[in-house]
Amino acid sequence: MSTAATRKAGFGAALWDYLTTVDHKKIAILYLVAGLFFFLLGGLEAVLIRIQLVLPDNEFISAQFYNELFTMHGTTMIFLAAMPLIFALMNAVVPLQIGARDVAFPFVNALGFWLFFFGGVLLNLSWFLGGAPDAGWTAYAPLSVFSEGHGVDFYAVGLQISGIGTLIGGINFIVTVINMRAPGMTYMRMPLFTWTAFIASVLILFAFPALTVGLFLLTFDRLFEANFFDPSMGGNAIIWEHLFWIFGHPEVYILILPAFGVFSDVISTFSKKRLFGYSSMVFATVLIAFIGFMVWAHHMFTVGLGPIANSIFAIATMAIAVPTGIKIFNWLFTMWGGNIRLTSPMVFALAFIPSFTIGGVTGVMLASAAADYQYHDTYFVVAHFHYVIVGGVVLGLFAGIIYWWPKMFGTMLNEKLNHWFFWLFFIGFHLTFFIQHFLGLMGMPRRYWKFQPNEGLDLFNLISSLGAIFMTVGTLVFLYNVIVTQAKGVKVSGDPWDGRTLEWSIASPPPYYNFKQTPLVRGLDALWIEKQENNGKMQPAEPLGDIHMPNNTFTPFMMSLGLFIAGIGVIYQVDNGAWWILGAIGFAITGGSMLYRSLKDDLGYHIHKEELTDDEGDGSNG
Ligand code: HEM
Ligand SMILES: [Cu+2]
Repeated sequence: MSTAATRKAGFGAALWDYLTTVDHKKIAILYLVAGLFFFLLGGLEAVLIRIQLVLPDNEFISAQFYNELFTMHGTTMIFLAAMPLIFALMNAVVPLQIGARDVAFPFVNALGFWLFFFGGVLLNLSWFLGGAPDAGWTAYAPLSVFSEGHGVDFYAVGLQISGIGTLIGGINFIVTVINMRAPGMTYMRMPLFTWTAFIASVLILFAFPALTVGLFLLTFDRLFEANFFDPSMGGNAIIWEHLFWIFGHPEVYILILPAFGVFSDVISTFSKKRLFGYSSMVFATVLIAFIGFMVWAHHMFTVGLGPIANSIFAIATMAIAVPTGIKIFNWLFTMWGGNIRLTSPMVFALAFIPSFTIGGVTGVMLASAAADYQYHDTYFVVAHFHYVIVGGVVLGLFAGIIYWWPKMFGTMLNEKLNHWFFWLFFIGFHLTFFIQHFLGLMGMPRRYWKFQPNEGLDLFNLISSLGAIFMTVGTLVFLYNVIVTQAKGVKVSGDPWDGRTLEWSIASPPPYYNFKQTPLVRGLDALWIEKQENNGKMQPAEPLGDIHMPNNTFTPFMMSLGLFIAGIGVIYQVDNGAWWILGAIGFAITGGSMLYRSLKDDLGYHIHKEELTDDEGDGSNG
């Protein structure tokens, strides 16, 4: 088998290539496109919410639709936008940063994407099939158990499918980082983005099973007459809250730690210095992840756990501020005396520091259990978590997307437009959410469809809604930039930012086998060392040889499609047992695909070393 066969032209061929790919770089693009699509969808939902709240006593949308909007907005943003965008960056970058040719299990990588994708599509089908879930993204029982219609069923089944994809995706990255590092790439030489992706994957491994279990119990309560969460039948609704937050709190660290990794790489690159306090950064990452697991009940202060439990969880929560503070100071010290270049990723990083710090401060305020009795379920909470999620995660995602765009696509987004995007989004973000702290302190409850005139809430709500328009315009500038850049298609070199880490040592986009010869890593910031000592050429760790590659396969798509079909059948069998036929068809497709995968040997193919004569991937910087 030859490699030339993989280079077909035409739209149909390109589509088929993406539907069957097992290449981490292409899977990254799939995650990016899907994640940005859902980001726009979640953004549209947010704008509709803010239009409803632009005036007091507004009748723009119905109360029921409003409930569906905030539920789907939160669910979409967390599970279908932020998570896949993190996976997009991890797929695009981690194998390159550690000098690997792919992730450990390319097939599983593709399967993880398709499961996420079909779960997300299933969830959103609910809009067209009688109503979306309406019990909040937290789906608290017993509200979620007794919610009418099929909305919450789509939530339970859709997130279940999607969540399995995330779980196996995370496991893949754990194995990849442990097993696939190039010679010399010791743990304490790994770039911070790889470190944080690794730790986030460990968090996924421990957090997502709690969600899996919770969603199964909810599914059984709603579809199969179980009573796990129905107090009148001996169930316990608080169990849902525990299961949800044992997953849900680590989830925010799954999102923020990779963003921290992006900022660490971006700040050191554009300060032209190695990261200050590298080992304390690694230690702080691990510590944040560890403590992050023990604080879930700070979401449950008002449930009635009692003063002792509340105090323990309050103190544990506040403790996270310590390693986080260490990180903030390390970023500042990295810039100190550095040769700073204000590229757009760097500007996002600079803006992140004060924004995220505000979110951290309100977090410590909320962690004070007694005070939380006042803040709980007010707009203060909404302001807080948007400060950390948008001011931290979203700024980090866009910094990372812009920073690694040249590596992913071989083109460079227009810097001027990037700065426009930044300013519109950043100003809009603070306009929208800063003022919500005060709305909350003035008593405006969260998730209310209307507020009344003469409550003194009009002006601040108006300003908040205006901010959302700014963010929308900013996002459109970004989209415009993407389209124009890709239409022009001006090629860039392998190292347009003067980078420090291994991904910048090969062409942009990299050849499908990544590294022609596995590089030899001689220290932290491996490429930078060679730039100082060896004209920027990585030294090979192995002689030129044949490269083993996996074949493309349609099986992951089919396995996921089967679960999608089965999910619809399982949801509707409550109305009519005949839907089990659809369920059976779906499970048969998945099971059949698994059987096919087990029985058929797929040994991949080799690229022979004679075919590797072109100068791609040899450290020549494209
Ligand atoms: C881009 C601009 C955004 C705007 C204008 C916006 C606006 C809103 C509004 C108005 C609410 C409803 C608050 C309530 O009534 O309780 C909300 C809730 C929420 N948002 Fe956003 N949001 C934005 C971005 C994001 C992002 C990027 C994320 C996560 C990655 C996110 C996650 C959430 C969550 C988890 C909720 C809670 C939903 C619930 O109460 O069940 N938002 N947002
Ligand atoms: Cu939490």
